[in-house]
Amino acid sequence: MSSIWRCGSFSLSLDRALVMGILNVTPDSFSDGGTYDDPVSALEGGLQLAAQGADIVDVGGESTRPGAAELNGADELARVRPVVERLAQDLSVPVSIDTRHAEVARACVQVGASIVNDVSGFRDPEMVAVVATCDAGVVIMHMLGEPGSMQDEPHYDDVVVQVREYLLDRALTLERAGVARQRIAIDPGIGFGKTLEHNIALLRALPELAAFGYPVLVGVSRKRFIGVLTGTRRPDDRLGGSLASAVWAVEHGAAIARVHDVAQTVQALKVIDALREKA
Ligand code: PMM
Repeated sequence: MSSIWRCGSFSLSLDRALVMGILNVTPDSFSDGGTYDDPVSALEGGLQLAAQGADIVDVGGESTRPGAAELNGADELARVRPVVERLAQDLSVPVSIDTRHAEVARACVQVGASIVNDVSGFRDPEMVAVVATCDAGVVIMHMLGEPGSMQDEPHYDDVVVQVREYLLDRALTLERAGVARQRIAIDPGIGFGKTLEHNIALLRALPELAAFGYPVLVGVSRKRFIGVLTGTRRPDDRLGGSLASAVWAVEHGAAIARVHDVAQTVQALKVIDALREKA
């Protein structure tokens, strides 16, 4: 039986891996900060991601790069709401809101967002309440601590076990609050309070995460671990490593790849899909 991810009025088939295109409406994200800093260029950017083949467009208004200060919800909302609203009207694919603030999530769902992507894993009971009272898809991501301090010597006794247990616990909490299982995706949070070794261990353990039955989303695009492995300082010089790790993730059970380079990732995954032996 083929599986689906229910996101508002969308039922996304997971027969092939989905590509979530990243639209950071921020002045300071690590890779594309400043590119889509005004609503007009943000809209154009979102339309372009969809035209390149994105199955989902993920809009974020708060940079969560290591060391970033927390943005208040009102400023974040002012950045993202007009963009989410217009994109939800103009696109035939779902729009996702990347936020950890309940007021932002609530307002964006009201203007058409079909997915709530929370890098803090719905720790805030208000965030749980928002998704319990709508039908949006949810992405539960694991992050150790807060963006401001998460890369200060992160420590785990066993990173795979701890991330796995955290995600399962959060997913069950959402289900108990009334979020249907078919709406939930989980994400190990590559780079969020993790060393190079932690990231590699989690990418190797994707089959164990996928075994829970929730679709697994992985965000590796242009991230620092690729820079460390390959000696590339500038994030936009990391296309090769981004494609290699997205393909790795999908081949090891990820259902959704969150990426900056949509056209190139779509092409890579089409080839992988054609080569894979169908069950
Ligand atoms: N990474 C970033 C932001 N949001 N959301 C999910 N679910 N998973 C991620 O890995 C993730 C995220 C940071 O990267 P960016 O600045 O390129 O968006």
